[in-house]
Amino acid sequence: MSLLATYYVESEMSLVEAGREIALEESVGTWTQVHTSTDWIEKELKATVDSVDKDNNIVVVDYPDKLFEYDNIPQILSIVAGNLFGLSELKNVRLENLKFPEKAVKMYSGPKHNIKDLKEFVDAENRPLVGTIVKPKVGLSPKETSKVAYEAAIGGVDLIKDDETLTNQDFCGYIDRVVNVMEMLDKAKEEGHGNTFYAVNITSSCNEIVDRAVNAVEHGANMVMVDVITTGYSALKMISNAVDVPVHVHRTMHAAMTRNPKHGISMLPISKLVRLCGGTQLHTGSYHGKMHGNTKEIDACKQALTTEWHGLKNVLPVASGGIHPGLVANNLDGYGENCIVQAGGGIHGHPDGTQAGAKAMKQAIDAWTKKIPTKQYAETHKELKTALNHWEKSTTP
Ligand code: CAP
Ligand code: MG
Repeated sequence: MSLLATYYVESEMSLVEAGREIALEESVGTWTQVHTSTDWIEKELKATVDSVDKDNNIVVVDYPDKLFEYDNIPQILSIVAGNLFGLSELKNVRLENLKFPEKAVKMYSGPKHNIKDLKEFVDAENRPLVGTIVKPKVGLSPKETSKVAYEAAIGGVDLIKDDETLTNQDFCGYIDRVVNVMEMLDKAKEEGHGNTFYAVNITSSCNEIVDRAVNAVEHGANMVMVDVITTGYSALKMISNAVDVPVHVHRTMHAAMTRNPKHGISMLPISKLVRLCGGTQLHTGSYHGKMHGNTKEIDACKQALTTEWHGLKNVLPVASGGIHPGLVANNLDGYGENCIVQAGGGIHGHPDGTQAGAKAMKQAIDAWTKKIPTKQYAETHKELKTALNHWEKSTTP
């Protein structure tokens, strides 16, 4: 049993040599021979090249178990995604995948809720969920935020969430926000619109983040949200342990690592770490949108989040970023029904306002669920028709 890390590598050296450089740097070696090593170290801790795929510039490195504290993600990352990115002999190197041994996975509790639980709460057993990010991303007061949330809820969204940069600024404290938004979501429920999730952003420094999660829940939050790349996997794990509500995981800053197809870190290992640490839903990119990602990588993340993994609960992928009703079908063709499709601008930018925007998004979801082309469905659904006309130029056929 060991941990296998897959890298894309470009180098003047052969792939095997490059793989050896990575394996040595990240296990027991340095730039020169040292006289302080022992037989035990060489035998038990030295990483090796497991395999290479010359056609695709792929090297798999086998890291022995004893190198790791498997319940310590910072330590794991310092090895599999550590100094290697700076090695001058490697022109480009990208961590593509991590294959954890079962005993490592078993050290994590994973999410407290699975996809089925989330869908049941909002009465959406047989369809994808639809969510919105309140826009503008910052500036509205708690009262104003709650009004937007109410309009979106009665328009039919299942999830309302804060934007990644809205935390606890003076103009919109998170406690006030939770209280106001939940009051309006309760009102929507009393009026017959069912349950709606509200993911309040509790992103903050490590001495504060668990308190914020607990406080938010004590004030009625039925979901919390965290920016995982800026706060870290340990923060996510602490939040997931501390509260029983689902945790929405945003990935702002991920593109600094994931965007370059030749260097950095793919979204796939990030998805696995989020699942280990208890994220309930995770942004994994959109097949069509303002920041749409690599289709193969999204497919791989979807697979890693939703399929069996040593008994851990599954995670709901989130399609987001520049999505509007005209792009819903394309994203759902990629994701299938187990996902959340989110729109910020694509709802609050609807010519007839937030409620109409939410209705249009929901209608686009319904059209896909009923296997009816979006344009055809729009003939009998006016909010959808207005949205398609409004964003005609960026609608895919
Ligand atoms: C979407 C969003 C999200 C992105 C993040 C934004 O708003 O709120 O942060 O989806 O990207 O600010 O862009 P719009 P990803 O719907 O108005 O674009 O989901 O790829 O991590
Ligand atoms: Mg955002």
